[in-house]
Amino acid sequence: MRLLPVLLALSTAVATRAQQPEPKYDPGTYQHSSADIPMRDGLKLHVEIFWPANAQAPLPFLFQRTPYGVAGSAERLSAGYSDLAEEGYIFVFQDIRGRYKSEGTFVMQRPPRPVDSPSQAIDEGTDTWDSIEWLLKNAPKNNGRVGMLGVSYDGWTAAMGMLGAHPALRAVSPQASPADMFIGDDFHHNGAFRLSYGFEYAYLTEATKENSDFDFGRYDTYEWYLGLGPLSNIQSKVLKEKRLPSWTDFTEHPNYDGFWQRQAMRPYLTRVTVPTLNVAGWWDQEDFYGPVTIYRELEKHDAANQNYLVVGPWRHGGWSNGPGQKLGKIDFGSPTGEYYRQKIQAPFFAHYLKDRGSLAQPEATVFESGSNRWRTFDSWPPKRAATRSLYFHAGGRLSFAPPRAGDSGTNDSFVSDPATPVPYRPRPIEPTYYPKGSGWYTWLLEDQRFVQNRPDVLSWETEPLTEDVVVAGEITAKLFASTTGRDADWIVKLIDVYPEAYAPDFKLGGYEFMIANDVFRGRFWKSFEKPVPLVPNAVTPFSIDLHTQSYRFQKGHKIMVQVQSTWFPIIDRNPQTWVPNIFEATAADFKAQTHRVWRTPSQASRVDIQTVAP
Ligand code: PG9
Repeated sequence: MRLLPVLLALSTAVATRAQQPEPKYDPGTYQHSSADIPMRDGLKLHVEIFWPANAQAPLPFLFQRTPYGVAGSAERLSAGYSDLAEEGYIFVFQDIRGRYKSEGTFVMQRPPRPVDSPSQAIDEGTDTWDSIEWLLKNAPKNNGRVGMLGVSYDGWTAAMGMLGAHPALRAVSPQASPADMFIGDDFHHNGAFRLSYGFEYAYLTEATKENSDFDFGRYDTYEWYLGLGPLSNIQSKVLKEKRLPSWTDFTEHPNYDGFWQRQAMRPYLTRVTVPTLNVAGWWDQEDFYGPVTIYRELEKHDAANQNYLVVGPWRHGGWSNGPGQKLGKIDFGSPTGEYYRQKIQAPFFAHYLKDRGSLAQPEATVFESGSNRWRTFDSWPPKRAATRSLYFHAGGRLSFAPPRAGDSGTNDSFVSDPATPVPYRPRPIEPTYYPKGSGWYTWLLEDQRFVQNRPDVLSWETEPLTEDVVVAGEITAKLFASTTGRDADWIVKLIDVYPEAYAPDFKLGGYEFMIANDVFRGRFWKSFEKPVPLVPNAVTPFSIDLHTQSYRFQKGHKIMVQVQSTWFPIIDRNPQTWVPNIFEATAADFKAQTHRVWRTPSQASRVDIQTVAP
């Protein structure tokens, strides 16, 4: 069925009933059409369009642009989008340039075109603009307004639509959108390469025009990646003659150069004034840095107070479908995903696109895990948050008291051996998006006891807490560390240790629940643009952003910090010797080294947490 005849018939029917109050629409009776929309450079992008069969008033568009194929979009209307579908929108799903049924070439996170580009130059922003123009003119009985939303890549395309936005674009919800692929999102964290994700995702999206999974020929990818040896073997032994543009880019841009900086969102966001609902999940295994960073950047010029933040107890995209009450083994006590979709997302779009009522959306709505309740704040982090420091001590003790002269020892040490890296989640480690089920989606919630007794994982923990400790804001590790080598990765994890006798669920007794974490690649301690070798055995200060959280460590629980230097294969192995480009390291460059974490009064390793009163 083609779009125009159906919509014209609909518009006549609509005109006679326009004055009646709008019904609740039935997601099951939406009608559907397809179109190929011409862009300014002559190429066509494919869309699937859905509109309520019994529409009585002109409706706004909800527009989503994706690299993953629009084939299953109808199902969303009666699943994750059912609250929106009941409200009534013209839903439009588009294959982005070069993917599935759209013409052109796919470029992974195509950077925005320079502002002085010729008018025919294209980017995701112009593709959005041209599509909106066409929709406004060709879909009758639209109300002239457009909203955009989407998770992750689709969230990023929504954010790109906001740069130089079409005037009809009136509300956007970028959800788990990456903001900087070198600093904190899918492909690197603080310069450390996310090997399994980077390789498998490049293959997924670039091997063919439609998604294709790399065939490892085995179940446990830990073995596969370890057996691979140095990263250069991916091209020479695995891909051989085949080119994946993103893999080539990873290998040619090992530092934070213009390639990564052009993709990063921060500089472009200064142009944005569209009302924005930023959404993130506390246990997002792919893009948590992104949405929080986008919120913060927009906040700097949010004169109209239309930039909002929502963070819930979710994995990547966990809010977009299903109840959202349980994740991994943790029960958050209520269907948080349903709450978000009904009470936050649906009213946001209804307000800006349909003038439905005033909007009671607070500046920041965050789920405080531990007490398991939603809290609202007029800023994030809360202005009244105070910083407290958790210091490392001898004997694996952690406390709010700093180390003193005369305490026993000066450091804790371990041997970090790239030949036996610490797995980032319990093995077997299935391929990331393994269709028959993968631990990828919930790995951030794994019980960290699975590595606690390894000789290359250090742990410090407090006594059982005598009162609740409520984190609300930033968490930063301040490590004073040394290596016998010339480069090292530092991974820091902040953990809630449940009591052994845990009344709500005996099986969670002693659970080590990671509430914040990240990795830092040592060579970048002075600059992400210009890495330098570490000086062997010199104590170096590392400041590691463990991001933000809203979490209640409850009385009777303990707080733990773990430090390790490998997290495999999500993070590639650091050779721990100096090589200018790790993608070109040889097997002989990888060496075991002794790593030390210092805890003296002048080199007091610690984790800083922003807290509010219990
Ligand atoms: N995390 C995925 C992604 C987004 C943007 C670029 C590359 C990967 C995603 O879930 O879409």
